[in-house]
Amino acid sequence: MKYSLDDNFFMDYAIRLAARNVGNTGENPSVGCVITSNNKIISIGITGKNGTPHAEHNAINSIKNFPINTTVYVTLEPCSHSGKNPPCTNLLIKKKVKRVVIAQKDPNPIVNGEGIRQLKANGIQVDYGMSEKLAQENHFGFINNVKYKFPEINVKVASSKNGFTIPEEGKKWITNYLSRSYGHALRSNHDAIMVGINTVLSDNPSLDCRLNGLRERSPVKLIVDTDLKTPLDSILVENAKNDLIIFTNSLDNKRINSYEKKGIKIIHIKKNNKGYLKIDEILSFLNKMNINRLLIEGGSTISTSFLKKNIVNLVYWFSSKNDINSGKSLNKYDKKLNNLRDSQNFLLKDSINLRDNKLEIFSFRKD
Ligand code: AOF
Ligand code: ZN
Repeated sequence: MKYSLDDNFFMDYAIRLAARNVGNTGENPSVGCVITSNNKIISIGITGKNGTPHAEHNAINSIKNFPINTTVYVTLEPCSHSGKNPPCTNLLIKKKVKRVVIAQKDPNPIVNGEGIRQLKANGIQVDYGMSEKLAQENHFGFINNVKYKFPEINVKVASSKNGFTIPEEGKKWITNYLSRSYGHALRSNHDAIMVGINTVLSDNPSLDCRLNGLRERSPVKLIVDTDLKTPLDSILVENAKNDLIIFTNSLDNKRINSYEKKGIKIIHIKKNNKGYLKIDEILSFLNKMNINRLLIEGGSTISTSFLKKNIVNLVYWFSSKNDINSGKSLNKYDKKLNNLRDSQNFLLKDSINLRDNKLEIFSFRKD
């Protein structure tokens, strides 16, 4: 199938729409939908918060008089089953849509081509596979969960020019305001954020998104804390609103109880032979919780363990223009983390100037 320039324009728009709700659609992927009539956009839709309604419902239900001759551009194959939401195929068929253009087939075994089949069986022209790679970026966490039973994992690193991750004495931050704001935007488009106990003890972070208008998009917070040392007076514990989970190997019931009383979930995880919590167990827990996208914000031990398993999709590396000559350095800490530019596994996907800071986005080679 050859797609027209108009097709490209409308699908590109649907993909941009989908990007808006990534990290906020629960177990569902964030899907974008654009409806046109005579090559003019008449409605748009995105999968709603926590996955309801589906993008197609959002777009169709806001049209008062549904015209004939409509084309629907949708980033994921419309669903054909009744789950938490009614099947989108039924609605498209009922509205006598003329053509549906789909970027990516839904790998969910209960859909997986059945949506396309039903649309075609009802005389609707279906074209699929358009801009699939681009669309997949928004669906990636969902697809990973369906196919491999663990979420999309992205890592954020902030370092000095020469790879130090702890600010100079007397300073609170390594990177500038723009970098930190970008970091907050990353928090808003991930379902969950993870840090290790050392980061909790040294930084006392809050891990929420503090950009105006996006605060309610803050991710679920996760601490990897083998011996349950998270201080009860840490910001994370004091601010917890049923949105904090601690993974631990501790069986200290009295201590466990004092977190649970505050609505914090304590999940027991086995240790591996190095004495660290087993990542696979944590990941299958996150899969069951329907976390599609996980952001790891450090420290180096946690980030390195995930990188070593070759399961990290993107690394967002913020660096300042200055060298720091003390503290913990990534190049001393772990070769793999510091050598992403030369790594066989990662490609430099993007480099963005943030005033005197630089953000480099590395992507895991999928070929
Ligand atoms: C669509 N449009 O916007 C999304 C879809 O439990 P339910 O009913 O919400 O169904 C969940 C499944 O629907 C999900 O696993 C995926 O296969 C599909 N997501 N489908 O037609 C949408 N988000
Ligand atoms: Zn649907």
